[in-house]
Amino acid sequence: MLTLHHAPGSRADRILWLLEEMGLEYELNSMAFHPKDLKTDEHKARHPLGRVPVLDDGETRLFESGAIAEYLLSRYGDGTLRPDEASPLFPQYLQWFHYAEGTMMPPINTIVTHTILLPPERRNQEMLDMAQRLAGKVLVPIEAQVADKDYLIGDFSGADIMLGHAMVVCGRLKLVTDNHPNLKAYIERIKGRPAFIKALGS
Ligand SMILES: N[C@@H](CCC(=O)N[C@@H](CS)C(=O)NCC(=O)O)C(=O)O
Repeated sequence: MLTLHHAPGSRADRILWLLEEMGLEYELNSMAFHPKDLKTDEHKARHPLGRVPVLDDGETRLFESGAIAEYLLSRYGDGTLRPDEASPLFPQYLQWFHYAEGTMMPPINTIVTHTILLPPERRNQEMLDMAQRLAGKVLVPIEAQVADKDYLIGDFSGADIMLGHAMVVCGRLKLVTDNHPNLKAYIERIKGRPAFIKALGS
């Protein structure tokens, strides 16, 4: 049995959404996105930094949302939500899948840290401004990529779980503006998917 250790509003939402897209059975260990749940000895035994997501599959345990997504698709996907390695779409799939954690999330992490997580007296306006400028630049290629496609590589794929989730977060942080009409439409498409609604609500 698969068990997802999850906290709502975190990157663990990616995996909850993916499990629903794949129609897999799973158990959910729902925790608060708060040190009182994440920094316990029990959870730090699962993830050395006390973070989410963590997935258990029998004796196998892994953390890192991208690794978990690739694991689920490789082991249980039966070719769905990922182009075949021989397909010309496969390199594009890899690129946009990894753009999420590699390029998009670093400025988002800084923005969330300096607007929500840190107490007001420890927030740094210069770091926030820099991160907001960088996030604006990082969004440009994604806006172009979904100009003529419903999803990042055409059909919905694991890349949309990874980067689509980051776009939903960018929407919440008001980083997606009237300068991003394609991204706005992309986010609405994602939020309208039945598996997204089942996993994460509207
Ligand atoms: N690159 C990791 C990042 C994991 C991560 O930072 N998770 C955040 C939630 S989005 C977390 O658990 N933060 C709690 C903390 O650091 O105390 C992944 O994609 O899984």
